[in-house]
Amino acid sequence: MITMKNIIREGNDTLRAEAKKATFPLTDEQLQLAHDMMEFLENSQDPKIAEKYHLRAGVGLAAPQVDVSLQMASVLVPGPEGEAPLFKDTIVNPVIISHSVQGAALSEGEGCLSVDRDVPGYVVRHDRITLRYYDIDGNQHKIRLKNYPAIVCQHEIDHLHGILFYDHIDHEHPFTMENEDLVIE
Ligand code: SB7
Ligand code: NI
Repeated sequence: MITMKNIIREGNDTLRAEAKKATFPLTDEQLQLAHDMMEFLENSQDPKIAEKYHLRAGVGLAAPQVDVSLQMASVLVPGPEGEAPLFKDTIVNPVIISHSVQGAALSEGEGCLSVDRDVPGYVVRHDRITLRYYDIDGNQHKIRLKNYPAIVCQHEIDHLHGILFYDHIDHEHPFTMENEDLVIE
């Protein structure tokens, strides 16, 4: 199973590299990785398991974060208590094919399992995206996401291109909103 030991931290060059596109069918090793990444997210969101293995809770994990420079990320955005997740899949070769003009940022800013410090500030992203991706079986999906799930997917897609959340922060004015960007609670 993946634990925090397997997650590389800022300073490691893999986090700054452009990850390679996957080709189908995925190898057994890549399928295993997809399974392990999703299992990590599930474990990290289970308070008992997370405590036992010292896992930081995560809603996403990109392959480069476990030092595999491949365009694949698992996303698990929980829904309301007792309901289905808002989004759950391992996205392969994802591309944002269109997006809203409307920007949005989480009120609390963002964090990252590969960044062991708080970096305060709004991370302004697209509020709504149309995402094209492949699942691990090679089926193409085209979906619309908004608000939190859209933010999370953009954070993960950034990892596939060597971008970290704080690259988007205006460090001089971290929580200043100059424009009409939405703040998501
Ligand atoms: C806040 C947290 C995440 C995405 C968007 C806003 C995910 C944090 C876990 N990760 O480091 C995944 O890359
Ligand atoms: Ni991250």
